[in-house]
Amino acid sequence: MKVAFVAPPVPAVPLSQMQRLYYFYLFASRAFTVFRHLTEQDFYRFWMLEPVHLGLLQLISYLEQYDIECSFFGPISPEGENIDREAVLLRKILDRADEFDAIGFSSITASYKTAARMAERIRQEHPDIPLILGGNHAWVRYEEVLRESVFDILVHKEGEQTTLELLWAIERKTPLHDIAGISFIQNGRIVKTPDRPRIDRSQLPLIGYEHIEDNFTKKELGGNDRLSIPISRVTPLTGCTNDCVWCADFWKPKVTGQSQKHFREEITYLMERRNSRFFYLGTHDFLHRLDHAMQIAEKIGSLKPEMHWEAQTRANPAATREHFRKLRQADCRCLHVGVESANQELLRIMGKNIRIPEVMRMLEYAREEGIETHTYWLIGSPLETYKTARQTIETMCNWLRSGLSSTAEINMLVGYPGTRFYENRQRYDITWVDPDYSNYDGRNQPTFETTHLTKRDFEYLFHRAMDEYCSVLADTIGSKEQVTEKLGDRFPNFDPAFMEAAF
Ligand code: B12
Ligand code: SF4
Repeated sequence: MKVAFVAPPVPAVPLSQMQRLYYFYLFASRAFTVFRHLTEQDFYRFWMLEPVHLGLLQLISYLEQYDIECSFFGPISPEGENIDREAVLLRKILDRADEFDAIGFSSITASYKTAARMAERIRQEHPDIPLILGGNHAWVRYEEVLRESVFDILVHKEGEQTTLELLWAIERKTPLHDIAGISFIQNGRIVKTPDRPRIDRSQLPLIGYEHIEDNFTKKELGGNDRLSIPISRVTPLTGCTNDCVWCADFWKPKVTGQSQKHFREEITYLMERRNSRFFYLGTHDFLHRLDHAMQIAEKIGSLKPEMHWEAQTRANPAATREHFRKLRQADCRCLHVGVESANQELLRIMGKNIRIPEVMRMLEYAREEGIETHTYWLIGSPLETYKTARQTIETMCNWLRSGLSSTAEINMLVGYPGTRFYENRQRYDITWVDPDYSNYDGRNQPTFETTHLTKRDFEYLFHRAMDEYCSVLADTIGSKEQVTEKLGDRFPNFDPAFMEAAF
């Protein structure tokens, strides 16, 4: 059996001048701190990050254990060139479609429309090929997706075991009802089978990175045989025991992880075969269990001196200076911490479960031990008002000025379908939501309004936040001209398609 797996591109986002400046400073502040060891060549290679789709590549390596032949189709913008990624990708799939027994698409909310459009074209030209959709959007909106798109079967939540059983059923032409974790239409009625319990991710094979180049020409690879991944996202731990009302992640509520052996193999592979020079531990809560975090740090630290790393974590009041010292010794360069709002009451309403003084103390310890801190902030927290948004902007700027937060990011909250925030509009005072899912990409435009803040208010506040952010950075790291000169040839292409992957 042979299957194509497609990662449709997220639509390109038109940026305002203010957003461009904001990304310029965000990038530069990171280039001068955590990325300071990266060379001109590493920066040039950022465009190569775009097709790396961890979920699909993981799914592929799992299925191949059972002799299912897989081919990966991903988007690429060769050397940062602005091309119609959707059209190029679609052409490639159509050219090879006859070879496949099924075609599977992965989509998040922002790429759903693209996936549906591409699938429709495939259905027109190859009506007999089963079309499958997986990824976040498919399962939270399964009824809508099954009714309005040409997808035949949706895979809910974790895909490994479900997809294997589904492909076997397609091959053997057996009924689908007994397969947990899917939905489909039968005799005009939507059938949804029971969810599947979470699998033990420590037992999964290594991610199928070797499939990235399956459908790229040498020209698309910039003349190389394989793509480099200068900054790699790895997940020795995943999941979060917390439950913020707007969080769209489903790798919860338990923190689970890769086996440490696999983790080591993966980072070694990425360093040796993909020129990885920096690792971003995409953990939801790295410091959830301090002993475990220290073990991971030790493992990754033993790979010195060639590599450096950072991790995402929730604030943990139990972390001591000693823990941060150990992290620093293991060459951890930075910790990413979601603060979201400077207003304690809003943090309570969103269920963030952190206390600002505790976050500040943790950041102080980390800074004192020589670890950079990267904080995340939101405009549009549930029940945000003009006043609370101003409070958040001011606090972010103060923390940046004082160095408590070495670098920071501010985003407009997107209420994703399926989250408690999006689904309980009255409770969160939401008066309008954007019907166009393509805008749900996290930084384009406001996707909801409330009685307190209209779309224009959100736009104003967000641009104001970026403006103030840029002023602080102009004072702390220099004017645009000075920074450009300091960056020299280490100047990346700011196309959002791969900018996101780099941060
Ligand atoms: C790593 C990551 C990234 C990385 C790498 C992306 C990648 N595709 O590998 C980067 C930094 C590039 C990234 C970027 C963005 N991301 Co992101 N990202 C994540 C993160 C943290 C982990 C994804 C992951 O690897 N999960 C582990 C794998 C195993 O899971 P998976 O991808 O879902 O795949 C499994 C199943 O869903 C299923 N499956 C998936 N696809 C398919 C397809 C088929 C056919 C089948 C059968 C099964 C199947 O099987 C897989 C294996 O079990 C998630 C949050 C999360 N924890 O899931 C957010 C998340 C997916 N990202 C999100 C967003 C919004 C974005 C951006 C738009 C952000 C932005 N502001 O620009 C961009 C879009 C980039 C893009 N082109 O897709 C949102 C999506 C929300 C939504 N409902 O739409 C999430 C949920 C985060 C959040 N809570 O908001 N992201
Ligand atoms: S702390 Fe982060 S990962 Fe955990 S529920 Fe909140 S937003 Fe999601």
